[in-house]
Amino acid sequence: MRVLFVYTDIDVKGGARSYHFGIGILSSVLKTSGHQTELHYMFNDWDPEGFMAHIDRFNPDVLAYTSDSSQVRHVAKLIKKAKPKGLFQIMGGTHASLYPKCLEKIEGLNAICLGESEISFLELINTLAAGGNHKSIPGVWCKEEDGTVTENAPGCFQQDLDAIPFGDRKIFDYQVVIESDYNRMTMMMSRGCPYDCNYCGSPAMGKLSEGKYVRFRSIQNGIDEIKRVLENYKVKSIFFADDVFTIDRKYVKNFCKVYKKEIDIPFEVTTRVESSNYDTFMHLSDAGCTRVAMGIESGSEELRRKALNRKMTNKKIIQSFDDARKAGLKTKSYNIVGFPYETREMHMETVALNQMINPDSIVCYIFNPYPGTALFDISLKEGFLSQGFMDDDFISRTDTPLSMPQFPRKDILNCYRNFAYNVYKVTSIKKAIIYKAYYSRFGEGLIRLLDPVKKPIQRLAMGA
Ligand code: B12
Ligand code: SF4
Repeated sequence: MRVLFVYTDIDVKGGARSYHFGIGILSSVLKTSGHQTELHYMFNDWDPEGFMAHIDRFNPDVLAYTSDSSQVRHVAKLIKKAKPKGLFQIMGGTHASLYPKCLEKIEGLNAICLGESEISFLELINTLAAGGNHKSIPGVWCKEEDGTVTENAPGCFQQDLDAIPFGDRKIFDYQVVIESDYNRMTMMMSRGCPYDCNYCGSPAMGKLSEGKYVRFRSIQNGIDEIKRVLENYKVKSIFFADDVFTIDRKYVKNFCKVYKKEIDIPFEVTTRVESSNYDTFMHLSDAGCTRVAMGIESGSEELRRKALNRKMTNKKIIQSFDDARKAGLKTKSYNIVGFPYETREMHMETVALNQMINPDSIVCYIFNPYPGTALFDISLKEGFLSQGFMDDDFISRTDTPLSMPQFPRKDILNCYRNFAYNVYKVTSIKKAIIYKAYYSRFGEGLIRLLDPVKKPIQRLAMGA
C-alpha cells in the first residue's frame, strides 16, 4: 500500500522544524512490511494546494494524519479538502487518542487510531491491502458512510521498546530539520511519565491502554539509533525529548557512562525537580550535557498544589536549579500563564521565582486546556470554557480560549508577552529586550526575518 503521512506544524512558535517520533516509527514499521510511505510536512505556511499536489504526485491509497489538539483545526481542513479524492483517511496522535469524538465531527475522516499504534496501524494497512474486514482491529475506530462509529477496545502498551524499529528520519528531509534547529537532532530513550500533572496530555495517554506506561529502551538500543543518525547526518548536538529524562537515576548514570564513551557530543535533557539531584546533574554534566530544562509552570505553591497537581515546594525548585548550576549545567525554565483559577498576583509569583533562580533561558506558554486532562474538565465545569467548545477552538499556546473573570484574556496576553522581560530586567537588560521582541505580537515574523542570524542572537540571549 502507498501511505502518505501528513504532519502539520502551523503557528508553532520558534521557527524550527521538527521530527515527529510517532510518524518516523510508523513509517519504518510499514516499510519493513513492504509498504511505501512519504510525508507531507506542512511547516509554517498554510498551503493546501501544495498538499493536494503531493497527493496527485504520490498517488497514495491512504492519507495518515497525525495531530495534537493545537493542530487539529488545520488537519480537519485538509481532511475535508482531500475528501473528494475518495482515499482512506485516518488520524492518530494525541488529539484523536484523547478526544476520539473528533471522528464523528471531522468531515471526510474514515478512522482514528487510539494511543500507540505500531501494531494496530500495521494491522489496519495489511488488512486494507488484503481487502479484509478492517473494522474490528483493536485500537482502531471506524466511521461508516452514515456516520456510525465502531469503537474497538484499545491495544496494549508495547513493553519491549527495543522491538520497535528505529524511526524513518529520511522522509522528513532530516538534514533540513537538524539545520533549522541549531544543528540538533532529537532522540527519545523512554516512553511515558510517572507523574500526573493536571494540564498535561502525557498521563492521559498513559491511561488509554493496558500495561506499564513508563518504559525504557535498553541503553545500547538508543545508542545504536544515535550512531545510525550520526552516520547519515551532520549533527552538532542532541536534544533528548523524553517527558522526564531522569525518572530512573540508575539508568541515567549507566546511560551517561556509555554515552560518553560511544557518542560524546553535547546534549540537552528535560527533567523534573523531584527526579534529579546534584549527583544526577554531575553524571549528566560529565557526559557532555550542556543544559537541563525543568518545569516551574507556576511560582504559586497554592496554585500548583490545588490546580496543577504539582506538589513540589518553591524551596525544592530553587535547590534543583542551584544543584544543576553547581554541576556546571545551564538551566532553562518552562512556565505557563493563564491557568484556571490563576490571578495576576499568582503570575507575579512566577516572575519572582524565576528572578530568584535566574535561569539561563526561559520558555513561557499560555495555558491551553487539552481533552483528557483534569484541567480541561475543570475549565468546562467552571464555565471558563464555553460548553460548545469545539475542535476549531483549540489554538496554539500563544493565546487563551478561557474566559475567567479573575484573570481576563487581555491581562493573560500582557503577562505572557512581558514575562521573560519582567524576569530578566533585573539581571540583564540586553537579554530582557531580546526576549521582549521574541514574545511580542510580531515575534514570529521577527524570528523568520532574523533566521540567518538566529544563532548569535540565541547565544547572546540564552548563552546556548
Ligand atoms: C516529543 C514531543 C514533542 C516534540 C516532537 C513532536 C512530536 N509530536 O513528535 C516537539 C518538541 C517538536 C513537540 C512539539 C509540540 N508539542 Co509535544 N510532545 C512531545 C512528547 C514529550 C512526546 C511525544 C512522543 O514523541 N512520543 C513518542 C511517540 C512514539 O509517540 P506519539 O508521537 O504519541 O506517536 C504514537 C501515537 O500517538 C500514534 N500516532 C501518532 N501519530 C499518528 C498518526 C497516525 C496516522 C496513526 C495511525 C497513529 C499515530 O502512534 C505513534 C506510535 O506509537 C509529548 C508528551 C507525550 N508523552 O505524549 C508532547 C505532547 C504531544 N506535545 C504537546 C504539545 C502541546 C506540543 C506543542 C503544541 C508545543 C508548542 N511548541 O507549542 C508542539 C506541537 C507540534 C506539532 N506540530 O504537533 C502536548 C499535546 C497535548 C494535546 N492533547 O494535544 C503533549 C502531549 C505534551 C503535553 N504537555 O501535554 N512535542
Ligand atoms: S512531569 Fe511533565 S510530562 Fe510528566 S505529567 Fe508533569 S508535565 Fe507531563
